[in-house]
Amino acid sequence: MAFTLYNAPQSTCSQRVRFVLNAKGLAFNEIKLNLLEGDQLKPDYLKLNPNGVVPTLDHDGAIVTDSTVITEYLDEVAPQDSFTPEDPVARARMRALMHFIDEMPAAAVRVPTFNLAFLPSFQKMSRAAFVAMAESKPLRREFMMTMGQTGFPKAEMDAALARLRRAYERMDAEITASGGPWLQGKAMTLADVAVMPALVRIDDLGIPGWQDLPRVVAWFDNIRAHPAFKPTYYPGSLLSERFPHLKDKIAAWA
Ligand SMILES: N[C@@H](CCC(=O)N[C@@H](CS)C(=O)NCC(=O)O)C(=O)O
Repeated sequence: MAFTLYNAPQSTCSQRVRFVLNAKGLAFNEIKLNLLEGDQLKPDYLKLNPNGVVPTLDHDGAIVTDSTVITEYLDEVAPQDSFTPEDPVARARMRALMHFIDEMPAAAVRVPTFNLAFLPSFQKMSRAAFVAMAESKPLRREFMMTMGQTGFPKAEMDAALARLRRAYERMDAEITASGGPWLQGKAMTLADVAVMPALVRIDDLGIPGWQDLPRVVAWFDNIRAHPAFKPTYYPGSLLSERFPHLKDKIAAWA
């Protein structure tokens, strides 16, 4: 089995897939795309992933897109160290959680990410270049135009952080109901992997989040201690490592 992963070091969606590949001990050829330079919008890449986003997995020539779909696919083709419950009801619950995670924390985390980390790059562009770049994005055109070159307004940032807060509370409720330490009980599932990058990102941005929820604090410590965590978050995977201006932003939050 030969795997090639088209991804970006700091991309939260890519980090989910790298975590599963690493946890299963699957070797993969990693192709790193520069998202700020638009590698994901080049014609050859769009043939693989018409959404113009990372990650994309090539498995012996078969192309699989969308991070949650890729993690489920990997669990099917490489079932060792499974992240999927055997019981169909628990499996359905895992998938429902993954949908919730994509709709809530994974979507919400883009607002502080773009406002704090990426905005300075967009502010350097001419208006025409910015609009052309936004319009070339199949999935994120409206998101980019709403952000514009001045950033999301405070109300939008506050709403995103409130949505993230509800996600931490939901995690706390799931861990309480299952008995923990993972969302669905004793075994880690793909739902844990799906939500991991949002919390790592918020932690990296220095934004207060779940410190008053001890079960979520323990969950975060546990996932960071997992053997797949370090190879997934290799140097350059955190925004704070890549964007020096974030240090000032982080100080402003603290
Ligand atoms: N639902 C997709 C979303 C993928 C996605 O949004 N990827 C981001 C990085 S985490 C991206 O490639 N953004 C490029 C852009 O906005 O142009 C997935 O989970 O794979």
